[in-house]
Amino acid sequence: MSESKVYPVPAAVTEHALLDRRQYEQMYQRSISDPDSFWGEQAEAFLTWFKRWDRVHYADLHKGDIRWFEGAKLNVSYNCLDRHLATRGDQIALIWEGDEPDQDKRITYRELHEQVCRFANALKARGVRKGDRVCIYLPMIPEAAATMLACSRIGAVHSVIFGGFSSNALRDRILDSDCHVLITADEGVRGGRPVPLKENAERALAECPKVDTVFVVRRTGSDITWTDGRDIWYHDAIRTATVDCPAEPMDAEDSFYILYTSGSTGKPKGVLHTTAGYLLQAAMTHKYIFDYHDNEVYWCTADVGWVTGHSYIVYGPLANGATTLLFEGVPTYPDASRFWQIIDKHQVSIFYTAPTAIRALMGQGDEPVKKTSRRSLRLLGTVGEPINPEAWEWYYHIVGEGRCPIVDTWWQTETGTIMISPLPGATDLKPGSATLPFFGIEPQLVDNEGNIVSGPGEGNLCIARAWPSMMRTVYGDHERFLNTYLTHYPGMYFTGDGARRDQDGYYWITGRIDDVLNISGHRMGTAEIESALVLHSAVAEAAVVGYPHAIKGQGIYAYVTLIIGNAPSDTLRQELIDLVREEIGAIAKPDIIQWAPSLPKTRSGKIMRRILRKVAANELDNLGDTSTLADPSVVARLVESRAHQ
Ligand code: 6R9
Repeated sequence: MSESKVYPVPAAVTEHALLDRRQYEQMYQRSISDPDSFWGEQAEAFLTWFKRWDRVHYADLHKGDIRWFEGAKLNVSYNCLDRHLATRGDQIALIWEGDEPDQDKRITYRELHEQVCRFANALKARGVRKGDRVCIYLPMIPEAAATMLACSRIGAVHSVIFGGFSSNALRDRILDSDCHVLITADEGVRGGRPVPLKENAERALAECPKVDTVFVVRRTGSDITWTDGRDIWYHDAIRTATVDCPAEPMDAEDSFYILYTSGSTGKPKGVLHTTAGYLLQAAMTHKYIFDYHDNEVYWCTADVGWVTGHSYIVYGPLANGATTLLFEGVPTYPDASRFWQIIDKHQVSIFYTAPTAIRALMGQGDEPVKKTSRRSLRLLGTVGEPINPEAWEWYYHIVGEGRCPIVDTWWQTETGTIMISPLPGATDLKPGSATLPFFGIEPQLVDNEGNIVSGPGEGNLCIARAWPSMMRTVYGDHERFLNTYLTHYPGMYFTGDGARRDQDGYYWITGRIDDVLNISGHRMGTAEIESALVLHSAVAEAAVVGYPHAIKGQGIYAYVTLIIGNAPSDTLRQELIDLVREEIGAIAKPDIIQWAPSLPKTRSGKIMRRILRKVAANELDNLGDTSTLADPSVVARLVESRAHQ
């Protein structure tokens, strides 16, 4: 690793940037030494409040009781739309770039406001009230942002479900959030291929009797099944609804949204975010980290089904009155030049993507990049997984032509917004490092015994105090919230990531230390995939681990032990892959299935994943201590069976 390499902030960048190094240091110091006045000032500067708070913050990390801006009233959609109308009504809020290069739309703040108000009234007409949950299962179309904002306008709690999830995954999330309204589309389109969203939804809804309303956006016009009385076309709903819809004054700590994410055990959990703290930090991070200046076009390539889409396609940018681009397609369709062509077409200044996309495009060579101009670009960002220095250098030199700083942003669904990241005008860059904490964030490295590591060193990454956009609970399961994040190191939030801190105080995220995989920047729990595999009647046991994958970062490696009397076969392999696709979605498909005669276990029956990871990575001469295994000969058989796959 070329860790010693440093890219100082170019003078031209500092000159133009919102914050320089001295300002970052001063503001950071104040955010730590006097958090209440710091956050109070930011809250005044960034948001419009219907009523001021009584207290800036109260946090008990032992009980998981976290409150910001208690007593205050505000509304998210008001902050993202209404307050901009006087000055930016005709400015483009949303640029939509369709899957095909000749499809696009531009929607002004005024138009988006009108659509949101109408749809909010349509929701009300179907009985949606403040606090009700609404599930959204949409492709990357403007209606995704509009329906999220409409929920926030009336205080409904949205739960966006990634369009790549299967009907079973959708069903589980609808049931867990106990909602009665679903918003979907006839079909999505990605890379020229249709995604049967309504069909998936139908299968899910067969087991969700409480859902009485399904709004359907017409995207492709394909034939779909229809249930009269339950199904409503989105375009009819907004045509017939009235445009007058005052924004509901919400308490600062009222629930805002639920977003499901994978953990190391059990089913995905519903991360719950609340209103004021989340919106404030989404707006602040968007402005300072992306150094957003008025009238610039900003593009984050994430899907709104993930937290990055929530905070950095919709809420952060719109709260700041930005022009945000929403892309329906994939980086390689129609060809590997697509991203760069979109940048030229819409004159994008700020571009935020994932390392997996960078690696995939790097593999296509420089020509697809170099044939485009990219002169509009001035800042690049990455998120989702550690970026390897080779990919960083390519992104910096080839895509950014050495003139655009890269913000490598570390954060999580649970943190709501970016926690560790450079500020373009303030932070010297080191390829592969997320660098320094954002305002108010106090990272700590802790060893396995709970001792705090000071100075340069390595450990489990924790955050030592509450921040405004922190999750408040796991929806319906506060115990799980405590056990997953707050009991490991009492008084601190435990991230599940490992990290190293160097002599300059820079953080280098080393990846998950639990059983969570990061596949192309998507979080996936090994337990979820294992549960899907063991549903097959031929499977006795399954263990899933990650292994290094050149493009995806991590690939999925599944060890499967069959019930006696079943023989391995290609058909069985395909059945297992299909099963995972059905239970979770295509993103969770194993890359490799190894038929394992048995799995290495300790005497207490715990699977030794450390050994499985080594075998998967083909590090066979370095398997470590196997003496605690109940039957050490299992390892030799496992290695032997690997050779015969
Ligand atoms: C925003 C998002 C969170 C996990 C996180 C970590 C990994 C995210 C990273 C990064 C290294 C970065 N991660 N950003 N690792 N450098 N810049 O991705 O949320 O889907 O919840 O994933 O992703 O392992 O714990 P989420």
